[in-house]
Amino acid sequence: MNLYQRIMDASVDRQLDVAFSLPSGARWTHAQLHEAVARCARVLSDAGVEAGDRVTVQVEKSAENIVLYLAVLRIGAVFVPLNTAYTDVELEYFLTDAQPRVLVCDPRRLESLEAMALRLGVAATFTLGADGRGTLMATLEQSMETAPVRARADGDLAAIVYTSGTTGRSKGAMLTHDNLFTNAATLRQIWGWQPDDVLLHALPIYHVHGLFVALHCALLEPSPILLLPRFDVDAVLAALPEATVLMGVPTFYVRLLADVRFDRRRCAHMRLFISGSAPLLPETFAAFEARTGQRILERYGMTEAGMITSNPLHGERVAGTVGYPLPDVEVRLRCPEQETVVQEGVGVLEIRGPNVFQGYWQQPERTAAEFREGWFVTGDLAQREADGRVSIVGRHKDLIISGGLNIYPREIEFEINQLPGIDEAAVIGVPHPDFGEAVIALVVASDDWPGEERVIAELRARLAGFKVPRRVLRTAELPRNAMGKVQKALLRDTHAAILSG
Ligand code: MCA
Ligand code: AMP
Repeated sequence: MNLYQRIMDASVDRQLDVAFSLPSGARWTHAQLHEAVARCARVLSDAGVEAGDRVTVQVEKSAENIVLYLAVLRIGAVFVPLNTAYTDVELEYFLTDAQPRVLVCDPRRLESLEAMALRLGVAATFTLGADGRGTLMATLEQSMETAPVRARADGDLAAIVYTSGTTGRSKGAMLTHDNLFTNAATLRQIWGWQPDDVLLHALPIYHVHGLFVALHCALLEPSPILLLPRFDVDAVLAALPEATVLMGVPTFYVRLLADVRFDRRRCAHMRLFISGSAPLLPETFAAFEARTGQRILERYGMTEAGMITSNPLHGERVAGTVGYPLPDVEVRLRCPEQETVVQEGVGVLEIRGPNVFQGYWQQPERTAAEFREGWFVTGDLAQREADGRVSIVGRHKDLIISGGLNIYPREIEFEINQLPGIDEAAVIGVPHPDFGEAVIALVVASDDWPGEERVIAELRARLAGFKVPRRVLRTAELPRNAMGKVQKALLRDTHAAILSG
């Protein structure tokens, strides 16, 4: 069934209730939301979008951005969200790969992106700004025409979400209507979602966490959403007394704790603080409890599968663990050395369930490589207690998670290696007080290399800001093991304190 139909059905008796409220004081009722979705769907249909066509969207967060997401679902097309930080160079790859029928971009980037989209065969480009204005909404306002909800089978694609790739190129995870719905239904049940919940939404909506986990939980109740354009401590502090649930990455909680105004009184109305996308430090968990009296509920997930495990709503939430597999998700551990499934000890986590994606867009070989006997190989190293509780203890994949955003070193190493005077580069993640981890690069270079500042400037032109190394250090050689592989763990130890100051 079309997920949008389920979202619409959920609010059928609640048309005049608030769906979103914004810091400006603006409010959208469910009636207004669904009316706008139906008209936006018509704009897309008139632009030639058919069922199964991709609609690529790189715009700032707004209520209209959510209207656009729901409109894409409504007509059975496939939503392809992109991080707003991606540069034109990165965009070219995504447009070439996804081959969308329509691109929706920020008005400030129309000039460069429209020409690129045209060249790559995209039929139409619309704009949508942070203020909700642009050609998409202007077209919608010209007519009252709507497009109907298109029937979808559970296995039809709803979204392709790009996730960084081990080979340096992002791959599009194909998610179906059923993947998204079953995961949301399970989360609503285990997190005890209620009609009088109020979701404080401060996450970006170009990733699974903000777009699916947070939005679907609220929209399927439906319960109102306080929609903040981004995470801003002042705005969150102002909104907390009205909210009951906050979902965030660990950086949210680190930043809240750094503000003395964040205290027990401000959280008195809050039912649940949820953390995920990156490891929550036990110190943060403890400091949070000491300050607010509330224990953060940590859960674990992935773009390819939505949510996988969660600490319990009722029962012990243990710092440093990610809780139990969701009721409909099976997990097993495989010893990375012996390649056997193990019952205890540390192993690579493999999962199976209705939440697991359909594969990578147009990459059957890479899809096959990441499934084993029908189980999806997460690449995370985990440990399981006798009672089934899971802890993520490391990563089998070479991945950096900075402020909840995934960065694959290979992509950055590839760009650095293109620069003159550089023989080789190793990119690693080191502890960062705000982002948990952040990127630095070690390079072996000749004397005529461009130098740290120039390398950083060159990378900025090509890569989204969060991927650009904070430091680029020249070194005589990179440590290697007997197989000739760069010993990144050693480099991480050596440079562990470089960004901590
Ligand atoms: C921004 N910057 C960053 C990051 N974000 N650098 C490293 N890591 C980051 N995450 C840099 C920008 O490039 C810029 O630098 C400067 O910081 C300020 O940018 P701004 O956008 O103003 O930053 P911010 O508003 O302070 O954002 C930090 C943030 C944000 C609030 C932590 O990154 C965020 O909301 N992260 C959440 C990501 C998320 O939703 N992840 C879920 C993925 P310059 O100007 O020098 O370029 S889904 C997932 O992982 C699975 C499914 C799961 O389990 O949830
Ligand atoms: P993404 O590809 O952006 O969906 O990121 C998924 C990855 O984030 C997972 O494979 C984990 O490595 C990491 N992750 C998500 N939640 C947690 C968590 N609670 N603790 C540790 N790592 C996490």
